[in-house]
Amino acid sequence: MGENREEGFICMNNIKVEDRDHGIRVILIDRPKALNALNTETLLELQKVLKETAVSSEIRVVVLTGGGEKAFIAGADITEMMGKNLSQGISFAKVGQEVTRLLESLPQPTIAMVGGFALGGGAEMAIACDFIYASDSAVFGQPEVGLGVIPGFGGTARLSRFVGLPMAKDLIFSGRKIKSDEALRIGLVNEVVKRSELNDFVMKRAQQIASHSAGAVRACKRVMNEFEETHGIDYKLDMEAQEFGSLFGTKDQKEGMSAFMEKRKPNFEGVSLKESK
Ligand code: DAK
Repeated sequence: MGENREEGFICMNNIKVEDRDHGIRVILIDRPKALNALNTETLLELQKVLKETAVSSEIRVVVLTGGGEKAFIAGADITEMMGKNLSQGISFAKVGQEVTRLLESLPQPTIAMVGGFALGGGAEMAIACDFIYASDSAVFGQPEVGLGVIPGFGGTARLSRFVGLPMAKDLIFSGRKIKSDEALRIGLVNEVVKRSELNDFVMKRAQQIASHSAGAVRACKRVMNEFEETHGIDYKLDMEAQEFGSLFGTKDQKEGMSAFMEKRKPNFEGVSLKESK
């Protein structure tokens, strides 16, 4: 796994990582000739970077995107997958699942910036992020049944969270590709903008998130993700109250509320490593 590091940049064989102002980390899958398809090496590089990201208190928002004009990620690498036997197929799915799990459970908010094809394992990477902003040229789909497999990187588990169970079944059973206007209508993406405006749009939204108390944003994510699991309303209300209570008395809470009263911008302290789980 080749790797170059400079201040604010990590360059691996298949991914590039850039730490921008305001604590925004951009992770770019950079195999444009293969439409950023995910082979094992790319997945292992992502795994490494996501593990590092998870323990950083400096990084406030993560943006996942694909290199080149045509694709976010066109899926798992079919060329590599073709030759796999049963046990190799299972280990490939495991590393892919681990990467989507790492992405989903990052303490920082994650945005999938989708400028083109997000198919199969690519769509699954996008739905492991907190939400998706797409360009008007984006195309989504879970074409796996047409290749004789099922979504292997968590798609059967996660797609319904975005679009509801009947629509998730519709997309997965049919394998059809949908354009960004339909993706917006069914709730798969949060917003669609012109291709040329996507980067600026996403960075502005990321900055908006990054300007808030990192501890409070992380707590929101923790609570909201936990609620997606199969807990009843009493459990949810109890956990919400506990998280709410634990933020009371923090410097950021005092600062945020004082700033509001004093009609000024808050100056948040950030999150300590202890909080950044
Ligand atoms: N893998 C490998 N190479 C890919 C690729 C992929 N998924 N998608 C595109 N490429 C490569 C093409 O082969 C081509 O390479 P060259 O021929 O130039 O060497 C290059 O990228 C450009 O692609 P095209 O020439 O096809 O470009 P077009 O504009 O004509 O078409 C396309 C774009 C995105 C519509 C088309 O490339 C396409 O249909 N690609 C495949 C999309 C797809 O089916 N994705 C889903 C992959 S399956 C599991 C584990 C994992 C998974 C499932 C199960 N278990 C173990 C249970 C995951 C499955 C998937 O993700």
